Amino acid sequence: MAMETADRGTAVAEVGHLAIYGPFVPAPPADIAALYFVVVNEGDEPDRLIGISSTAAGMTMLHQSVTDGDTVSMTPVEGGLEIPPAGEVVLAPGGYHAMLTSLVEPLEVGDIVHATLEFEFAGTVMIEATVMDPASGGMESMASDDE
Ligand SMILES: [Cu+2]
Repeated sequence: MAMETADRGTAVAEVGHLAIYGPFVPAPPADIAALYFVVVNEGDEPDRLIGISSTAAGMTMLHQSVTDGDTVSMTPVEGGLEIPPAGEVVLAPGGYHAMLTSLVEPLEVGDIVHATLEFEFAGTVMIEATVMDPASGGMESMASDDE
């Protein structure tokens, strides 16, 4: 069961059959930031991430980055993000992310961002994401040993 999650370390939060791993926010250059994390569904029913809010931002939206040639654009995720049974959804640079806009205060490396995730069936869960140096690459570089 935990095969896919074995290399993710410890879940930072759990709600129902869902577990949240590795939340982080690259330190933003402006009044707008992205929040990334992984949701693992250990149950045998699908669930859906239907809402995200953060006390750090005036508004939080679920976005998907789409790369088309040299152009990267972002589109809102309509109707939430399905978390398949015995599967996972990864929010990571270049793909899905929670967009934090109208930041209440500038975010600096080491700050903690509190966010509340709302799932259709499992309910809500609070997570804390650390603001990281964007040059460190976040989870991707933490997962590799090429230093
Ligand atoms: Cu976005």
